[in-house]
Amino acid sequence: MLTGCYVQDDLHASNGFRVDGIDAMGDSVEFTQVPAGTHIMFWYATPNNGPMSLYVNGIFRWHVQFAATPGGWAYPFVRMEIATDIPEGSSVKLQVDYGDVAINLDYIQIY
Ligand SMILES: [Ca+2]
Repeated sequence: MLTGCYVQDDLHASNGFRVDGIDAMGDSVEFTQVPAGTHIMFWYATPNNGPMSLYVNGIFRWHVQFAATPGGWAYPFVRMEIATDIPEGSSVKLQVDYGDVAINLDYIQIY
């Protein structure tokens, strides 16, 4: 579910697409009915250093700290993971809140 952002063709992204424009207050990417896991892995690209806000089932969980990647907004996408418990069937949302930065997201994996 995309709010304030969009799917962009990207030959270097998985399946040929990335989520672009996650860049204004309240913009978010939400994944529903995710599998249970203890880690979330993000594949992303950004020229920015800073956090984005992670929500699990609508409740703020974490400021995920992203570091600038070599290609700025585009290729290469870089992997970053955090350890956090995700219950089966949760919704996981990455959102731009006050003080957060913008990223382009290739995909996430919960495991
Ligand atoms: Ca946007």
